[in-house]
Amino acid sequence: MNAISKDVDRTDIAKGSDGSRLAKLNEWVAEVAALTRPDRIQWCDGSDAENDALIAQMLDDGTLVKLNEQTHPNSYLHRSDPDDVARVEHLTFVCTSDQDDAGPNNHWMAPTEAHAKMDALFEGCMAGRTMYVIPYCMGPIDSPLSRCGVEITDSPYVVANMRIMTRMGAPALARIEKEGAFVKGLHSTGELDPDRRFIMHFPEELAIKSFGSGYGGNALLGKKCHALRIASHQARNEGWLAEHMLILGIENPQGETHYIAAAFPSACGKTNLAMLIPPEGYRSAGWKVWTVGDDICWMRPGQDGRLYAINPEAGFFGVAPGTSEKSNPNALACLQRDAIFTNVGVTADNQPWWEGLDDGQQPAIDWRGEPYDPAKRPAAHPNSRFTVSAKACPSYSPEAENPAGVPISAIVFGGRRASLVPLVFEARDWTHGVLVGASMGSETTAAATGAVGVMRRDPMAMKPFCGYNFADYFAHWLSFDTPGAKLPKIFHVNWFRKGDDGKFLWPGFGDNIRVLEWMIGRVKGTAPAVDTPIGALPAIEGINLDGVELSSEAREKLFGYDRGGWASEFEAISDYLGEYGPRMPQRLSEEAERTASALQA
Ligand code: SAT
Ligand code: MN
Repeated sequence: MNAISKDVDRTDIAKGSDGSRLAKLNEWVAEVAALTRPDRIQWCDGSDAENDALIAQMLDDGTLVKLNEQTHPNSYLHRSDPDDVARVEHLTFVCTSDQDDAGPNNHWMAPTEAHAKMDALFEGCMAGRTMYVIPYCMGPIDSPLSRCGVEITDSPYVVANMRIMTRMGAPALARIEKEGAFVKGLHSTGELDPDRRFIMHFPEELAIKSFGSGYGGNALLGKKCHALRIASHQARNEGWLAEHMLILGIENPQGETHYIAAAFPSACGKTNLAMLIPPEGYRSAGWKVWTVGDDICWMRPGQDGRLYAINPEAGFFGVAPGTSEKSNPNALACLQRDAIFTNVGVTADNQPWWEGLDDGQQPAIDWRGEPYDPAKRPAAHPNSRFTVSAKACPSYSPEAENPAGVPISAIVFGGRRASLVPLVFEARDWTHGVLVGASMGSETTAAATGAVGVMRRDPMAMKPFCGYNFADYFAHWLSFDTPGAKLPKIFHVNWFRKGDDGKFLWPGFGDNIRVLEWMIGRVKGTAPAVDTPIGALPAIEGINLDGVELSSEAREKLFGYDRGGWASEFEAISDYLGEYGPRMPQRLSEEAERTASALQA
């Protein structure tokens, strides 16, 4: 067969205002079409008409199932291939010319080998299919902090999701035409064969090639692939940070709002924290939490020395199970209409349903489309998701669209730790804070394939997402500590500490505002703390626990620290940091030694 199938109109190109600034994009699209040989090429403009037609087509071919129009207008369910339900970290590669630049934290393949491998998979893979070209912008369309990309995909489900998750279509294309630069993302679902599935990143070329999966993080290339792996690499070269963090604003009764960025691994409650509704006592006193983002944060120093952050995304791709009127009423409010659900169950009258929804209804059909049988499997896959526009969120911050970003007062790191780690502590300074982030550990979740509940080091919650060597990444973090910098305070939290009975000791959810209030008190210099070798713990009178019932075991484990346990923890942390060899910044190793010897003293 010829380089291009007969139906493809070679003049099907993006028509910019003068034509020339889009030449690079048009050339790449033609090259991809020649390789993948689609029947049709469709340039996505992001219009309602385009989306309506795609939805109609997906309802027609069974990619989507329409949900109950009365209860959930304009909402759809997608059931993925049962072998394609999560990120695949073992099949995700960072392809830098020098292997050391990818680091021990990434799987690596030489770029030429990776291109050859991927191009062989992409060869002719879109025959009989439509190739969609999606120009998108990560971040507010008029923000200097935003960056553009173009995803080419053969999946209409990806187009519909990218439309919610990014600023997609005509305005993004106009920005690309103005700037000339964009990240190239090529995606095909292929045959959804796990043995022919790879997610490859080429940070030096600002390019991504993803084959064989239709699942969120593997297929919506603007998200983890671009906004974290490629962007972290770009950010290092350009002096900013691309992080796996939610961003929230906390407004106190005086009407001041402080912004907090918080890193937690996937499926550890970022969405819930970002949308927190304070308990009644706080609400009536005038506290309010504003949502800027729930997953990704790009930040850079502003003229005043503070860090300013934007949420590069335009929507939420949240974990459904556990989302309820009690745990996250704001998320439930978002999900009343215009949402895409992936791998949830449905009730007899076709409403979406998942474990922990607690709405008194019962599931009839499970996520695989079979009659619900609790002996067989849960109704919703543990990593089932919703995709919804951020604008639908009742707590969506008006500042989220501010092109200048929001100034960050505090950075929070947190993992899922059943033992040892107290509820909250504060780092002594920036260097110690970077160490606290670098030594984060967390128990694995269903967001990635593999065992769940295994403790692993997940520095800054970026283990699956840092596009370069962690040692260089820590050095980059340290480099922000310059004269004149007004850096945020850094904290560590653990909402997941368990008691001897195996139950969580901290109520979490809305009550987490008590911890945020203490942090803001620390930023303002008003909240008391007790210094320890691991950092500053809240003085018990410094944290508002009115209305929270805590056993003496809970008080001790949440607000105390176990010197012997932490001494062993630091041995493990030193071993971990040692794996990065001489590239590890000395400042960080010294900081770890300082803490370790203070624990021995
Ligand atoms: O699947 S995603 O990577 O998009 C979500 C997550 O795992 O954080
Ligand atoms: Mn995430």
